[in-house]
Amino acid sequence: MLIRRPPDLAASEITPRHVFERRRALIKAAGALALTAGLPATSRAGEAFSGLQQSPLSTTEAPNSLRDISGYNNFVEFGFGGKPQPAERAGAMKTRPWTVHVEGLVNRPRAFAIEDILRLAPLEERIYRFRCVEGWSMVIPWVGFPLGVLLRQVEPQGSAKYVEFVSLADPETMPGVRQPFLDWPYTEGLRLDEALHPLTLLAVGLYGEALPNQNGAPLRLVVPWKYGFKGGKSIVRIRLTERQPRTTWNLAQPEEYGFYANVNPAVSHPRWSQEKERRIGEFRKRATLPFNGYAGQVAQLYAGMDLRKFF
Ligand SMILES: Nc1nc2c(c(=O)[nH]1)N[C@H]1C(S)=C(S)[C@@H](COP(=O)(O)O)O[C@H]1N2
Ligand SMILES: [Mo]
Repeated sequence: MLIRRPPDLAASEITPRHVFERRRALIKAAGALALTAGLPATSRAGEAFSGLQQSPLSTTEAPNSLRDISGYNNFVEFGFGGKPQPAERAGAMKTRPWTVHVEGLVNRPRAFAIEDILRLAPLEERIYRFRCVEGWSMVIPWVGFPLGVLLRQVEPQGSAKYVEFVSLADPETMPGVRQPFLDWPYTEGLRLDEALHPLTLLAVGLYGEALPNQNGAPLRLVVPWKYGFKGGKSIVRIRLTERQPRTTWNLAQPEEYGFYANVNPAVSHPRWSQEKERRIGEFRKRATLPFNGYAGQVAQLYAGMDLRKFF
């Protein structure tokens, strides 16, 4: 573990000094990772990102350990057998070469090599709260840049209203894809204004290094005010559309997983309450916040919408 997690403090007890020290520790840890850049590759692609700035959009809450973040995952392409399974199996996925097709209602459709995507904008560290619909949460120090940077490259047309995100579906390396439980490939979608919101992140790393495969290497979506399933992993295609895209979980169980999936403690999942969450590593449950605590930045996107109907 890189950083010792501070004891279970209520948010109100965290002083600016704790915050400052934690950030310093994190930046030091990121620096230490950068020093290992010349060493042989491990299960990760072996890339460490140097000179990362921390985004002011970061939460001041303490991040979970790398061990938690890369050992407790949902990535059903690698099986439906529990949280450790993606870490055990995702090493087989080949993340180079990797191409992302960005197409649909755009003036300049383009196939981007991952190397070109990594050069589109300065990478930054963004520490976000992350809430899974299953009732657990984490704090994750992602590395990436706003998705809008990539979308603007292809010049969306006026008729584009939604964005569809398609994940890799490779039956050779992904045992889950050989099973018929879901309609592969894993597909997710956002409204275009959600996709262009500055909080919406195209993540290529965490804890200062390339993403571990089980977290969605080489690039994945992170939408911090929505339940985790909106964040498609290992994306190969991004398509701008006029109509709301069909999404994997919504197709499988429409009454359980809505298109919007905004974190909302007032709207229960049909089989359980969403009022509380268990932060991985903590014992007592904490209250779940509307929009996962990002209401100040995103609530206006939904002005006038009934969020019980559009859940
Ligand atoms: N392609 C793909 N993306 C996916 C998933 C998946 O199974 N396949 N699971 C989703 C769910 S339910 C969650 S909670 C997050 C988990 O991300 P993490 O393992 O990096 O924490 O990924 C999301 N993205
Ligand atoms: Mo999830």
